[in-house]
Amino acid sequence: MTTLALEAEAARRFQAFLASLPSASATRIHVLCDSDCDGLPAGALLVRALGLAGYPHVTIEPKRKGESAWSPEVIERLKARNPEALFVLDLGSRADALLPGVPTLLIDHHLPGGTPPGSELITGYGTEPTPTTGLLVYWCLRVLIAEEQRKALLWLAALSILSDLGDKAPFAELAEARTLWPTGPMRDAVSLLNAPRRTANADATEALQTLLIAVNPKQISKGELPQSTALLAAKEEVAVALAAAKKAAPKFSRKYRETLGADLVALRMDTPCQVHPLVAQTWRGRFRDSIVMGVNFGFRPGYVHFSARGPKGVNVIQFLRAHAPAGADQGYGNGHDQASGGAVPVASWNAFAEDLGFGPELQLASPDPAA
Ligand SMILES: [Mn+2]
Repeated sequence: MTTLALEAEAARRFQAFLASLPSASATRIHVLCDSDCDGLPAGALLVRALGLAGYPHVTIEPKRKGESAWSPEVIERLKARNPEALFVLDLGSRADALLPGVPTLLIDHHLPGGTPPGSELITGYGTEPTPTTGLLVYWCLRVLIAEEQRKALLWLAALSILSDLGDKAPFAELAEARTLWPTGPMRDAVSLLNAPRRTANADATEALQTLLIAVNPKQISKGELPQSTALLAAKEEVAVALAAAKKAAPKFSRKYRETLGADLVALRMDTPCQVHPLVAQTWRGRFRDSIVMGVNFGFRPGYVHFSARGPKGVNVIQFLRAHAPAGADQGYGNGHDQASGGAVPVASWNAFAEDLGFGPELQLASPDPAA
């Protein structure tokens, strides 16, 4: 599908979904979004536009640490909230039920894994270039609010593009946003907004609040909002954790050089902060032809979390799925072809690391979860 066709299709299906709800003023709508600077702006765009369009009963929450949309604790929270319609943004897609009987629309751009019964999925996956979830939502909004109102929110879509794809992403919306708001403050805002979800407690509530009230990216980058102190503190916490994690020496596996066309490089760390994707990303510059893995033993008790980045032409998702460890959950081996990862139960880690071709330097000393 071309970008233009996807844009029209997304807007059409979004409109049909809203039209199927009882009525604007009566429907209690809840939005669940990812906690990164794609999911958060996607959620803020949707909530702000629904507000402008006269939907008064709209609530929103970002996912919390280690959660997916399908985690039992998330389903419990959603049930307790008892919404009449549900949006799930930037959190992937699966065939498992979320809230049976509640009209649900998933908007996402990761590899689709199915659609919950009775719900709909708008996906950007498979379209080149792949749009962010924030941009998909922005496209949808053209059927909900006036063009002038939508244009005033364009910077939110631009933040999602800068965060997920960087400033060279070939989207007209990014180019247009850069003529209206300077790139520097947008980049700084992205870095602040991505900090809270990487901290030890991973609470992105304040980052989301910021996006719900700010009128431009400068208010965020300049720290002029009530939530700014919390964002700055989060950034500092993550910077300290990242500096320590970056000092790890890379470990190598050449086991799959022939069959995969790439070596594996692992960086080992032990921190409650979600810096393993950043470490993988950082070292990718040094090992351009390898799959680089940031491996974190301290992120969440009972699990080893890792993030893998691969070169173009090497399908990281396929490789990980072919080597799925025992007890891998449904979050394992998802994401994008060149960026994936997973959480491996500590009891399965050592066998997994050995299968990947790593030596004792990647083994856990006490793989017993009770230890
Ligand atoms: Mn995203």
